[in-house]
Amino acid sequence: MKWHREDADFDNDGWLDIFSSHHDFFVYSNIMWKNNGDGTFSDVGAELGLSAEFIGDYFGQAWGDYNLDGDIDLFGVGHIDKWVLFRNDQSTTMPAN
Ligand SMILES: [Ca+2]
Ligand SMILES: [Ca+2]
Repeated sequence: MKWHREDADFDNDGWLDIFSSHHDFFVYSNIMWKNNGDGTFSDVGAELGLSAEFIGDYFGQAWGDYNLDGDIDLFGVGHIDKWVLFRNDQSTTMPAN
């Protein structure tokens, strides 16, 4: 199993959140954990559209605000999807390609 992790404060609350993409032969996906600021994390990957079966397998990803709206967006490069851009609208995330 390979993990590729890139953390960022996706919701601009001042707490660094955890994003990781992984694959293990025929299974791959992403995880996105929101930092609750009290030492705990919540799994928000599915609700944001970042974590589902066969979404992931990135060997590289980067966060950046490509559309300059103040919300940091996610760009991933992988074996299956080749590349994908997730636009961050704070409460919802969707592929923009
Ligand atoms: Ca945060
Ligand atoms: Ca943005």
